[in-house]
Amino acid sequence: MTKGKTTTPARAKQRKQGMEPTVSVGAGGEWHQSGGSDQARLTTNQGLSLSDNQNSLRANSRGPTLLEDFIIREKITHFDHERIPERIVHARGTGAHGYFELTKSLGKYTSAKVLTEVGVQTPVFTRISTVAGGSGSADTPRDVRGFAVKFYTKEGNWDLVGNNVPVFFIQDAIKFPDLVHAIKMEPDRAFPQAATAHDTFWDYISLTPESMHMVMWIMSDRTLPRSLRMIEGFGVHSFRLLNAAGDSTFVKFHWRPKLGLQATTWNETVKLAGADPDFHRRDMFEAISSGAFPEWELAVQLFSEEDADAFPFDHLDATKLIPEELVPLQVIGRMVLNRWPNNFFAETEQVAFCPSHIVPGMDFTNDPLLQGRLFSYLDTQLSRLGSPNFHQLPINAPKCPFANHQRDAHMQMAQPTGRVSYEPNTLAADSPREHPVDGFHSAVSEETGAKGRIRPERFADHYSQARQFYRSQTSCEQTHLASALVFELSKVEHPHIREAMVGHLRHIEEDLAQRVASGLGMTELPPAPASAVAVQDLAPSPALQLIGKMKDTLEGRTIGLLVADGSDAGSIEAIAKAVLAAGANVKRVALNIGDVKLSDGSHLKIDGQLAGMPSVLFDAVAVILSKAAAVMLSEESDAMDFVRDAFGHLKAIGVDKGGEFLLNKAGIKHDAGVMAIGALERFIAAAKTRQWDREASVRTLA
Ligand code: HDE
Repeated sequence: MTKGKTTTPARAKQRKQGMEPTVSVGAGGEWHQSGGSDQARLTTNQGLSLSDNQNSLRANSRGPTLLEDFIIREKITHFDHERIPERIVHARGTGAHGYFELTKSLGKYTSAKVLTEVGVQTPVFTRISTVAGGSGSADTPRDVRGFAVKFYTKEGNWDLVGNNVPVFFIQDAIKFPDLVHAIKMEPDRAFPQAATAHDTFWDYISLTPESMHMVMWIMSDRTLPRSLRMIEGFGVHSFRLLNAAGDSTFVKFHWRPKLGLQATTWNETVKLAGADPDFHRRDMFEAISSGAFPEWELAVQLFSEEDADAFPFDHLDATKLIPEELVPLQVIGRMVLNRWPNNFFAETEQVAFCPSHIVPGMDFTNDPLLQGRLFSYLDTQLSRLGSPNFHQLPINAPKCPFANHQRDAHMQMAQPTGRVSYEPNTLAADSPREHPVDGFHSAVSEETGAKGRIRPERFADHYSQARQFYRSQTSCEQTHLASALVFELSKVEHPHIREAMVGHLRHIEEDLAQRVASGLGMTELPPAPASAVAVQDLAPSPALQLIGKMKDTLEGRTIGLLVADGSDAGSIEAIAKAVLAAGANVKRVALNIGDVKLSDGSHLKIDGQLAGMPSVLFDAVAVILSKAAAVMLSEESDAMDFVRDAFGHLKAIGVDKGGEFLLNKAGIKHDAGVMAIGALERFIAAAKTRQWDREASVRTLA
């Protein structure tokens, strides 16, 4: 008999060395395997130890595989069923464990322990996602980021399922399936993947004026984050807090990143998708693995019914935000993500967030978008996770005791005892009962009025906050927004859709409409559609800027050093020291992986090869080269791209003489962001931001 490989010799060796595993019966009647070796045994799902995991059972050495081979059948059957349906939206996500720590009690407003017990750390699992793309799509399309946090509180799970944008496209949940169908790849051709730049999206949007405020946000740099650690999160809807007396206060939730906001440029984003489709996931993984734990503040906006009545908009309309200048943010705690999941599928994929998961002391509002969401999540999870018992999965199970009389169904993991599975009962005194005092209570509210498919009149203003957003941006952010619209609409094949969109922009800001129209080659402005109400000039809100929310820090950033044999050892050491002292990372890039031999004869380990580690992966770059190396690299297109892209993406560039030679060869002119590497302090300061003034010299601005 011929056998490709057999375990027999290994087994014989184990026996000889006294390493053969033994089995014992545990307290619960389960069998444990242990043995002379620490190595776990490979078994079937029934616990049968395998002697050969490389060869199937065959009739003879060249004969057919036998149906009798229950081992291959079990293995392949399981494999065949490994995939579950991906999320219909937010399929691509990155998750991590951590904790939330309350720093300020909201005891006056709520009885929820998670918001009243200062200093207590509540475990959390947070998943940040893109919306439109499939689970295998790149991390960096222009897209909203989902920001979902599961708090495993003492009183049950509270899920704050938000986005990194504080408003939404639509006012009523009944429109959501149409919106998502329009965003996703077009059904006949199955493209574009993870992109809004196509006809069906803009067709739907052009017919949905209520989406114009959200359009301003998604066309801004907020949807091109540099890192998931540098985005804000918003609960979007108003929720209610309820105190012990049953008094209700409205609340909006905000997450604010410790590292401040930062975005990439559009061209950089496009290149990032190719250079590293996992750019954000890898960044999060590396940050958590290295102990640089991502952190956010949790802040709230609190307001009463009377406050709400005085707002120039309806807070139940999810296309509106409450400017921070109107209702200031109060910071009440912080979230730290400090543990990467053990297993992506078991945790990040199987986690099930649901806006209806709240705890006593909280309640919902009548926001018609939220009301629809309260239905959708459990429903979709039943089909995605395949059984109503998905709450028993470790990632979804509350960490407080939970008990009820729900029973059976697919994949039941619990083994309840006794004859009682109903309530009330007299037969099981210790079975779970309702708790009228501190169990969950809904807010008391009186509903009156005529039933109907009605949109409130106060929801009718679709342009004022869009205008406020645009006018609140710095001029460079306004330019990015105009360019984004030009790019997106240039991908739309039907002229009438482009024209309809530019028509809407005229209500937001005539100048914006003009810029986009020129970018699209329109010779005259299309007419604006009718607006139900007059557009208001709301006071600009600087808090809506992204640039205004960048922090003066290099923490969490990465600086790339382009080096070669003969590079100056002293300069490299000085930059690395200064960058590390500023809290950032350094990565060394050279033509080849391995080591380079520096000017003083020492060897420097290289982190990445030029073609695989382009400058889009860095926040700023330094180019330290001997003249000979600079001459050699000026013949390399990857080296030219490295410096040209760094310049084009508005990054600080530090150079020595060799570096300067390379820049000259690449046709790069000096500006305030290009400096001799000796000016280290200036380099570090410039690396913290982007060289906005340079932009007009590298592209035609919209
Ligand atoms: Fe979601 N949304 N959504 N959504 N949503 C889902 O639930 C839905 C909306 C958000 O990391 C789905 O388990 C409806 C707003 C996040 O697992 C689904 C409406 C906001 C995530 C669903 C909205 C969100 C989802 C798909 C309009 C910000 C990912 C898979 C009424 C406040 C959570 C799933 C995760 C996921 C429905 C609108 C945030 C289909 C019907 C507004 C962060 O149930």
